[in-house]
Amino acid sequence: MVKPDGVQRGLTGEIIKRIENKGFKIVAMRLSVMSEERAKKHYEEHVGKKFYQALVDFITSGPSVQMVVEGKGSIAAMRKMNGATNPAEAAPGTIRGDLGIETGRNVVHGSDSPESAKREIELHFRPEEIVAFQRIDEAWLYE
Ligand code: IDP
Ligand code: MG
Repeated sequence: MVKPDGVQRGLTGEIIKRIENKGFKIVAMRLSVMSEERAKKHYEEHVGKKFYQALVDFITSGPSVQMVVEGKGSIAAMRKMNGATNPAEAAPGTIRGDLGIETGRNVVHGSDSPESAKREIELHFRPEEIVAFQRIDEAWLYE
């Protein structure tokens, strides 16, 4: 997901470009303002933490871009491409390392495991919104 700061800063295209250039396939995508109810489900693992309410307020504060990204190793690879949670500690070359400054404005979200990816995909997309298709370069991406 491109978070509201990323959308407001005009970074959506830059982030999509990195995903596509890597070779991963965006099989669902939507720009929307997340409802409070959906945001609370999205971040339910953080209930009770001191940053929780600020996080929910921030993520619902404007449009975000939700995506389903597909490809071999995509969950772990997207986490690496996103970089460390705190942009100050994120490596150069990562989205957060290159494009962010503070933890609460760290530009992107990525699912952290197959289980959370499944949960988050089901939270944000209906099955018919996920499109199965082949990229024309797949034969050149996979050996
Ligand atoms: P992640 O996004 O790298 O998976 P999590 O620990 O799951 O990081 O935290 C979810 C989001 O909550 C972070 O991306 C960040 O926006 C916010 N967050 C996490 N820790 C803090 C904090 O200490 N202060 C403010 N915001 C935080
Ligand atoms: Mg997380």
